[in-house]
Amino acid sequence: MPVPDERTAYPNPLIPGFNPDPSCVLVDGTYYLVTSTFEYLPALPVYRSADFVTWEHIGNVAVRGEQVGIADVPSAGGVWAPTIRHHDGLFHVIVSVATGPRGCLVFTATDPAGPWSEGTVIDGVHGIDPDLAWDETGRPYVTYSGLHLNGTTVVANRGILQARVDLAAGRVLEEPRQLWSGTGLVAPEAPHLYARDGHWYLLIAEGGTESGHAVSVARGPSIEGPFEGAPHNPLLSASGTDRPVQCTGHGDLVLGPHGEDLMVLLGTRRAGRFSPLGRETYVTGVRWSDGWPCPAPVELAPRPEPLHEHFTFTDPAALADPGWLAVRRTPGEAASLTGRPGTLTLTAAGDGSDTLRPAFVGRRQRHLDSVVEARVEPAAGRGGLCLRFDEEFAVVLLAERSPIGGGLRVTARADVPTMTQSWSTDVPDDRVLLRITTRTPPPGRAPWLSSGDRIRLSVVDATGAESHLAELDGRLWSVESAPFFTGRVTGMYAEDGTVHFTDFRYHGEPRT
Ligand code: 6LW
Repeated sequence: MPVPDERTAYPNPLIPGFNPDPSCVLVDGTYYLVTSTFEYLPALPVYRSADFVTWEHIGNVAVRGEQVGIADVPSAGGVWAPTIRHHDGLFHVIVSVATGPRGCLVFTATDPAGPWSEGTVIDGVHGIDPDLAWDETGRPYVTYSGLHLNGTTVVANRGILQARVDLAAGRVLEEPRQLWSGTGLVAPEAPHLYARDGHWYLLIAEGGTESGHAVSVARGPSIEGPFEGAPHNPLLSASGTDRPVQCTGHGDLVLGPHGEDLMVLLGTRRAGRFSPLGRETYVTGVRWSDGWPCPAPVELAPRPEPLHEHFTFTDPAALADPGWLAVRRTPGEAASLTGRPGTLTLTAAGDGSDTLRPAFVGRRQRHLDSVVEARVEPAAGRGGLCLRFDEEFAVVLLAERSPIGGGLRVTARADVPTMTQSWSTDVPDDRVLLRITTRTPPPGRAPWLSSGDRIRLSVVDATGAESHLAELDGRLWSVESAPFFTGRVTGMYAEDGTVHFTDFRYHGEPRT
């Protein structure tokens, strides 16, 4: 089957930073795309584009914890793979809250920037990666992976399942039936249904979301099948290759702005031999041959322009920027902007709840070469910057009153399960600029000398002198070592007491 050599004219990653499991819909010439967010809030970012090149983060589906109910989910549990669709003038996002009490949910909105509904639970859908499609008569179907989880325990994996649903009543209308479930690779999931040229196509992921990830397709005469697999399955996989974008899978098809067919999907990119940003959203071109989709291999084409973000917190609505993330609660619940003008304040609870709900607000690391910095005044507390994968895999840079008299003690600390290491220095100031810099590893290293990116932890004193406390190999804070589902989120953090922050900056450089 011919594999097209088409190169998409779009930046890749399309949506950088941890944005896995993308789903995209075209409505009246505008694209809307949603991705997974796990234990973070707000959940389910909505990105918008008119040309598939420039994407704007216009809001989030779940801006209140109650919508998704993830207050107690384990890290990397929570809000998994959504699907966004539009029907009868209404946007729908269907998603599974894995390991959480709400299960399968459908949110609706007339404006994808929000507000979205509170979410309707769909009883009877025991699985993940739900897709929503309407047949020719307008009847809605949910098609999903029958990976039935009870908390973090896998109860069953029944392959790709489907049932007609009553969206208003929130329930399936029949016993779910099993559909074609791939070529036999592990973890058939991420189903999406499309009607085209008299066929119904069932696109799925299989092989598992890591290095064996693949996209496969089947087609049949009706939305219920029966489905027959394509002769050239899997259509797309980076497994066993040294392609710059790995783990490619979890695709969703959409008509491109030039009338071409496109597939958005997840992928990872490496700094050295490790992938620090997590699974990002990519795009590839799709040609059709003999009535079958043929996606091109995914090309890496990072945006050439740098990105600068500077938050002064003078605007009381600063945390309303949709790119802020907090853990199992919203940024507005985790941080305060009402204490001192131009200052964000974080207060650690200190009652043991900080593990699940840390005093932390951060932003996705979206570039392999990045700088995050903030001016920190620890007052009577201890805090600073945190590069987070989860509560066990984190790198922190903290300031606190020095125990040896005036000034501050600044400590860099590298945490992974069962191991921690720290470095400290004292500065004669009562506030400091803390800086975390990430850089791709130096060129010229032999490919078998695997390494991660470099994470440099620095403090800049009142004279502007920068002291490097530590430089780490970032492999342990990459998806090959840390929890695979998310990615680095770096931001402001209070570990003890109250800490004040001003001038948060994120700078990202395209990898040259
Ligand atoms: C997603 C599923 C998966 O629901 O991971 O490993 C889950 N495969 O497609 C979270 O991304």
